[in-house]
Amino acid sequence: MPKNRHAANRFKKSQTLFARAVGLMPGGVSSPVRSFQSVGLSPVFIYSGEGAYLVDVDSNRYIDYVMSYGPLIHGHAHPAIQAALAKQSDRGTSFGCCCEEEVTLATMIAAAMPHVPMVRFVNSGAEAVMSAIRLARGITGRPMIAKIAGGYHGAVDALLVEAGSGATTHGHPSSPGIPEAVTADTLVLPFNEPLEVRHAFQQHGERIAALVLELVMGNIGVVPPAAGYLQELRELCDRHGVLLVADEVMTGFRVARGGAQERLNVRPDITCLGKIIGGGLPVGAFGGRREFMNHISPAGPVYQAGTLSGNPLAMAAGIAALRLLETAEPYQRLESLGQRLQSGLEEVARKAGVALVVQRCGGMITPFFPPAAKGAGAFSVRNYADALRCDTRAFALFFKAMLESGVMIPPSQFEAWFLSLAHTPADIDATIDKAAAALAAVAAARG
Ligand code: HOZ
Repeated sequence: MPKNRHAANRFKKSQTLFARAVGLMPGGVSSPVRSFQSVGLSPVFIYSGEGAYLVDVDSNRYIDYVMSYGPLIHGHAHPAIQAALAKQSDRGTSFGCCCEEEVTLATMIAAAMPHVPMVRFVNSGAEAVMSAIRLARGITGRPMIAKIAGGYHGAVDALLVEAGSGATTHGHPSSPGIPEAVTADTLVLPFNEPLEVRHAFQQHGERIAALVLELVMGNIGVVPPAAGYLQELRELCDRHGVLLVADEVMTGFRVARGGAQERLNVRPDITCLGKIIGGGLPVGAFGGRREFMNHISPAGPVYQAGTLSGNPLAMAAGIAALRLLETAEPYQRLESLGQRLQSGLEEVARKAGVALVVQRCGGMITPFFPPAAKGAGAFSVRNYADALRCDTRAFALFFKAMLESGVMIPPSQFEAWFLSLAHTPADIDATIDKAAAALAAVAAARG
């Protein structure tokens, strides 16, 4: 069990649970991003969530910016989603047969995303991307997949190369256990460097089935694309017959109703979704135009299947979540909350004399701690290499101070924080006040 430097009693029940958990589950967690190992702490165990808040098993209350890593755009336990779940569960939770809710949710996705007229539902974002690359290989007959360094697309063998999120946080961006043959056809390219893509496509273009990327990177912290970058990728993909696979698991229905593809005006060939479209239940989907999707079994030969795919509970929660996102108002609100948080954090960092670079796209935000020698003005995170240079020790101090003052942020420099529509301007202001104190603690520790 990692050394615990929390104040003694406040986290007693969490610590007791964690002591049991480490003997029962690797690292005591069901997903590595939940571990507090990289910030030198043991995790808190959550009892309940309501709106913008979490309550742990020791009754500590937090303003939450993890938000289940993205699905909870409406906050915890939104009444409309809870009601939809209750109604559906009365009628059964899984049929292994078709249900009307699949058709309804697919219709809602198609209405919001013009490049996704047809989808296959799966159970996670990882499964969506894994299936999308199989589809791309099936359509093109080509073996190679290009991905972006620091991009994370779930724990998918072929893409666990220089992967962000927990893989980077815990120091294994290219995972053991994956035979070389499985990643031999994976090409890794830096984000925001179109020339590198141009050269790679000139060299290998005829063998590349797809370029897979998060249109706004979110798994090394938030890194938006430079102006014109995505359009240049689109052009290069067209020129070389490479399919553009957009991982919009995080950004879909978050940075705009139609996702990053709407916000940044780019047309992917295949789009991967998850998180918000399941309203907080396990879900994923991949989709694109009919001529592509009709390669999927049983319409076509590319096999893809799943017992719980399109299950009525996840569909019902997703429908309820998307119904609340049909106007521009929620996105305007998220934008304004995001702006308030960004400018507040920038201001308190300036006052504390701590360099902090806050990057944001809509309701996704990451404050990066630049390498010690750099001031905030001289640094920005444009790609994986930049993110890796950040001061993770300063982040760990900040995290601990935020947690102890009642703000839950992801326990890693390499993650996005998620805002929800349940957050109020008062929550944001309280967060900024607590960040001011946390940054003062960082400044004091640095001397
Ligand atoms: N994309 C999520 C965090 N970067 C995944 C959450 C998880 O792996 O548990």
